[in-house]
Amino acid sequence: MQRLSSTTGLPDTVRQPRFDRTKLKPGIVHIGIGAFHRAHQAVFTQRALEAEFGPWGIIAVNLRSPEPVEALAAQEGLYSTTTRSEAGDQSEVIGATVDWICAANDRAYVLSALADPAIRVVTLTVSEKAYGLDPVTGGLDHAHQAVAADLKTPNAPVGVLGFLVEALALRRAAGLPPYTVLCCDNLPSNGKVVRRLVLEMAQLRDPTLADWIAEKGRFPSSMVDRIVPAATDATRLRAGRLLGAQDALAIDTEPFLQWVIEDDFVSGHPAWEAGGAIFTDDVEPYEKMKLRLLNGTHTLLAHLGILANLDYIRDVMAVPDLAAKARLHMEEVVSTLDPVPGIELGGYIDDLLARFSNPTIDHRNLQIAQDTTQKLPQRILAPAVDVLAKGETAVATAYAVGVWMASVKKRGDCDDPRRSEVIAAAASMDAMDLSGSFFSIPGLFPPGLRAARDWRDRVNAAILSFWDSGAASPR
Ligand code: CS2
Repeated sequence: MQRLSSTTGLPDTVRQPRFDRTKLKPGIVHIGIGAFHRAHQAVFTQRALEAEFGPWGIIAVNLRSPEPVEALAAQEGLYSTTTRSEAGDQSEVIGATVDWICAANDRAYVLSALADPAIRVVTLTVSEKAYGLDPVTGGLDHAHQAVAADLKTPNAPVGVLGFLVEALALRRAAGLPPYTVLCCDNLPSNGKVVRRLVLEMAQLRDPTLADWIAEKGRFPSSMVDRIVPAATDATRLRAGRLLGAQDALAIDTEPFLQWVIEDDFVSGHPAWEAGGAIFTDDVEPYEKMKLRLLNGTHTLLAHLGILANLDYIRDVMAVPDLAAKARLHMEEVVSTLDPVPGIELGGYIDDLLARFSNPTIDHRNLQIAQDTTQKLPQRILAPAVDVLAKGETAVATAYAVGVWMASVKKRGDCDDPRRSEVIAAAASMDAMDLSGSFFSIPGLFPPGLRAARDWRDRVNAAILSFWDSGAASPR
């Protein structure tokens, strides 16, 4: 089978870019070419270009792995998404990407792209752990590998912050305005967080650079949502059948798609609203809702699935007792949310349960369980603190935390930047206080929760509920 390219004769059933790709000029640099970006920002940009054509092509940058970059090169920047539901599969070729660079192989090219006057927006999906965010101070973690490297040799960046700051310095020196930095990772107030980290890093190399960025730069927050499992051979085989061509970058995704963006840009943005994006002054209520209801429940379901030896989220949702836990979790956490414009939270919860149950989406529990230490604070611990602050009993959040600990204990392993500490905590569980070793991991739990004896007893009870009496670890 031939490789997908601009000369592939595609079947009529495949939706194709409805704009002239040969005329598309770059205006965006996107960092982090994972599955999520390919099914989210790139799709919104395709819709924007279809509605209002302009110089908003995407230069796709991957910081480390060259694989997606090589695949984009082999396919002239084209790839497909397969939107899957019980109604059937819809394939679409996405053509918003105009160039591709692996930063680890070509740092100079990435910097010159970022410093190009044509680039007005830099979007980011690099995952929570890539930023070097210190969970205790909310500032820069100087011990983070990429942060430490970029503080030492700022002109030869390796991490996302290092690239952003070095390229901003180049733009300032060239008399250019900064680009808008649009964070699309699942962090609360993600724009504010990235602004603070960029300013801290800039301050350490040149306070006048930090002042310039603080005055002229823009870091809108955004809430992004679409369930996009990591691609597998099955994904690529399916895409091959639908396209009649081989697509090494194919991804499956659900029909749902949402992007809420703070309307605060240095020099414009594509007409993303054409794809349904909402521009607003205040993204925080949307972010909080999504992180706590969708992502928090996802983390719970993933670890419940691991404990029940189930592969996918949809398998967990197919077990009525486990699906009921998801609803209970959301029903408790919803009390910590502010009203969200245009969204009725009861309906939002019902929709989430339906999305999690989509039988055509193979979303691995192990994928969502990755990096749980980076996810717990905003997804589960923050709502726990809020429920306790109201003088109520935070039952569901304690349960979710206990489920995570039991799941790590059962696997004896995890894929997490704090892996060694987490595994050591699981290995040294003390029967008198099963969660105690986890609560001793520095900076992971807020002091208020560490001190909440009743809440911690509930965490212990949750862990214990997965044990058969006398066994050394969960069943
Ligand atoms: C998931 C998210 O992997 C995870 O932690 O909870 O990737 C989730 O699928 C997306 O945020 C949905 O928008």
